Amino acid sequence: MKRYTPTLLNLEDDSYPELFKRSPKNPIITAKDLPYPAHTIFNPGATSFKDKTLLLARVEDRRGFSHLAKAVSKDGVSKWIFDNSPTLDAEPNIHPEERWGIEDPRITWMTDLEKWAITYTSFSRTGPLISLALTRDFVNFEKQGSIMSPDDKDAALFPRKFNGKYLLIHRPYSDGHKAHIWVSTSTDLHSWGENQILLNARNGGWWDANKIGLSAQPLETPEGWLLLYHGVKHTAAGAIYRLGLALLDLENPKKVLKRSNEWIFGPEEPYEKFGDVGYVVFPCGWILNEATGIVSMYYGGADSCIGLATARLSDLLQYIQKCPEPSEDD
Ligand code: BMA
Repeated sequence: MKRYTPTLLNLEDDSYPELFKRSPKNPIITAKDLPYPAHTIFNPGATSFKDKTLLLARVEDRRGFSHLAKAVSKDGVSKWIFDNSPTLDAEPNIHPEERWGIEDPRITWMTDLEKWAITYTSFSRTGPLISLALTRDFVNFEKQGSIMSPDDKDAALFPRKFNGKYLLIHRPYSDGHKAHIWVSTSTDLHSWGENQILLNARNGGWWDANKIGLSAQPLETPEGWLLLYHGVKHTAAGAIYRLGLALLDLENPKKVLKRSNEWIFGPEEPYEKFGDVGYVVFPCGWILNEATGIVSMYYGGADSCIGLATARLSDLLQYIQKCPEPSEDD
């Protein structure tokens, strides 16, 4: 067997390079920062809004139910301003599928609608499913209801249509099968079809064997759509959630050009290893600063707090371009 050589090496010391560097202020947000009682805050969607960083984070209360809370900051690191009550809450009376809360939002600016689309997980009687809400201001939300039946989660939209159709990335799951990342199309954001696997969970010992899912919303770059996804490795001690990258064709995002063999980010710090669910890093959003070329990734640490890690887009692209095309045999 050919000796394994890492995709990139640090020139100085032959170690793995760290594409994403953690903020020294991590964890940047904990439940104590909220202006009302909450158990945990984690797994934030992220976007730029009026020249500020806007996060929509999952907040769990002491019933075990989640809602979404907005956090806004000028520098994207500190002085977060929160709403005094849940920004987007479950409304089981109107939307019965939101019975046990709403979780893990991904935010996409829809160019044709001139609205942000928020795809989130609703916790229904039959398990998780995908719901959609639209907003112009992150104050008033137009809930569109469920768009995928259970089990399905980890969804995000592309910001524009391809061949007249919207594209949704999501992660359906049924017992006894692997959890792969799928893509579906729609002309109206409500009826979805042409479902197909986009990225498959690998087999055996891989870090992303058996269960993967989209993490942040797809990021448009001149070289293609950058995809950040999580892989779940089951070990004797439990699951480890780590992150990998893929690159999709710019004009036809159903085509995967590259996929990282290695994880590029994993739980290492105490706030990522210890918490309600240890050994989990779980971003739901990242933001590219066009002026600096820096990508800020906001992630949940151990289902308990929010961390920030940054990378240069040019480093991410250089890395993914060195990665192989995805293989059927993985
Ligand atoms: C996933 C989602 C995430 C969570 C992760 C680890 O299935 O439920 O919200 O962060 O598990 O518990």
